[in-house]
Amino acid sequence: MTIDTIARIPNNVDLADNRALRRALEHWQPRFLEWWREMGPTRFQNAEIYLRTAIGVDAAGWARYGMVRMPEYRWGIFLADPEPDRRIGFGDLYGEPVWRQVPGEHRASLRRLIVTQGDTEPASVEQQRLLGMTAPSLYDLRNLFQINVEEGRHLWAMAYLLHAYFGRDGREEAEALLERHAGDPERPRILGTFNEPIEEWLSFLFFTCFTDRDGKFQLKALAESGFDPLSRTCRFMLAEEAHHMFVGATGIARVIKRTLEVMAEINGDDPARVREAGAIDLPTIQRFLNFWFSSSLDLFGAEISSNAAGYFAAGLKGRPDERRYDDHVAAAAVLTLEAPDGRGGVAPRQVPLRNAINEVARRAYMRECDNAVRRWNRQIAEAGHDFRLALPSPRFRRAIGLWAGIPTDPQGRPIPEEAWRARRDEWLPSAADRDFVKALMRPVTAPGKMAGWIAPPEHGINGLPVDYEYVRL
Ligand code: BYC
Ligand code: FE
Ligand code: FE
Repeated sequence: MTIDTIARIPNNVDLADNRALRRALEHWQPRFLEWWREMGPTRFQNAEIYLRTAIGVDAAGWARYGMVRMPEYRWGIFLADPEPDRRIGFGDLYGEPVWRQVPGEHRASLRRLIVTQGDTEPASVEQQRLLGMTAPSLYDLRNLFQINVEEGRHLWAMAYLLHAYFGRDGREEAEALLERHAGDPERPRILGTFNEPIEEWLSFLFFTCFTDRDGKFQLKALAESGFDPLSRTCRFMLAEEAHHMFVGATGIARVIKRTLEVMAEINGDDPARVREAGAIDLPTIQRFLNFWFSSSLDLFGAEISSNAAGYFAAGLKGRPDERRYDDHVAAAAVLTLEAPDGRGGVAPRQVPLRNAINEVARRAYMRECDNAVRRWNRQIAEAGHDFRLALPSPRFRRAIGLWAGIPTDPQGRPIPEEAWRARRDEWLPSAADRDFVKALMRPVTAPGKMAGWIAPPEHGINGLPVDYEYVRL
């Protein structure tokens, strides 16, 4: 498909030939820019930033790098090229041709999935809007803004589908995506994690490691969809997503590296002394990890979900990496879940696999998160310390699903409410932890210099040195 990068809205969906759609999107565009100015990054709107911009879908050259002011970023609409003769890969319609239009009977479900996905993208920009003021380096400041503009593009991706395939109610939903706001008591974002404040960079790094990774798994599940435009949209979004998780996983590794350096300097691991020396002690890092991982697990939905079963049966939303499974119909398969036994314990429960699709996705996600934790632990082991970070149990601090509201310790053992209250601050960031981390956040704006709580990255961006002036203030 030809790429139109000159148009007001760069695209590879032939907007030039679809006058009604082009006009609808050109009407939405100023609303988006107004939202960006009001709810997007505070300050820095006139700074020149070394950003990559999507300009096509060729694996070899889909992005261009250069100095850009954020409001002038070219948010465009890009779908991965269609696969010839693509077939539905799972569910009751396994093997049938994919749809180029929305089937009438699935209109409400598809709209709901696209709206839920679309809602998270601007939400994350809103959550991160103040972080630019306290960036630990120009390299990190640039990465923050790179992620923000791309989440803005992901919003465009979903707004395009709503406008192009859902008529009037699609246009209304696209407007509403700009009207709900993260943490707004009246009109909050749809999913819990996207209403949590992100006021310091430790949370930002865990968010991009764990929450953007949920994004990856959800996009992979939607990339399997029988609704081909949704599949192609999500496939291209995944190209951008990899960098977001890279920022999180390597960012936490840099925080840990700095903490280990300080532990070597003070020749000890006393958290109070690590803090005095200006780094973040490992137990505090564990508490922030517990918070963001447990919150992100909720984003997969309930363990037992008739919604998910319906999406799977109908070919709307599959499992991430559906190809890796043998049985794509999954009509008779079962999965064993761990459910509360009602007497303060854990009991196995067998569920038809289709009803447990959310859990299948969550387990694949947890394995990937575990790999990230293993890499961080290797650093700690190599520095000669016994401390190990760990993912909390998927039963810990859940707000959605079988374990919602049931107090457990991080190992997932159910405990009485009083015990939970008494030990909460051992397991999750306390008000004092948050104050400490916030107090560390001071902007560092000289090229190549880093704040004292984080080590420099191993490499710069796109082959440039770490001390390149990634943002011209
Ligand atoms: N918070 O039957 P269930 C990303 C609701 S992140 C609040 O299990 P289902 C990104 C649910 O809506 C990826 N409510 O639901 C990352 C339902 O409500 P109703 C985002 C929740 O449908 C970083 C009820 O509970 N993409 O891209 O099976 C930066 C029953 O639940 C939550 C998607 O989410 C929650 N966490 O599964 C930027 C993909 N979880 O109808 C971007 C699209 C559930 O009873 N969405 N509920 O009022 C979906 O696939 C599904 O809607 C969900 C939920 C997986 C979210
Ligand atoms: Fe995104
Ligand atoms: Fe992302």
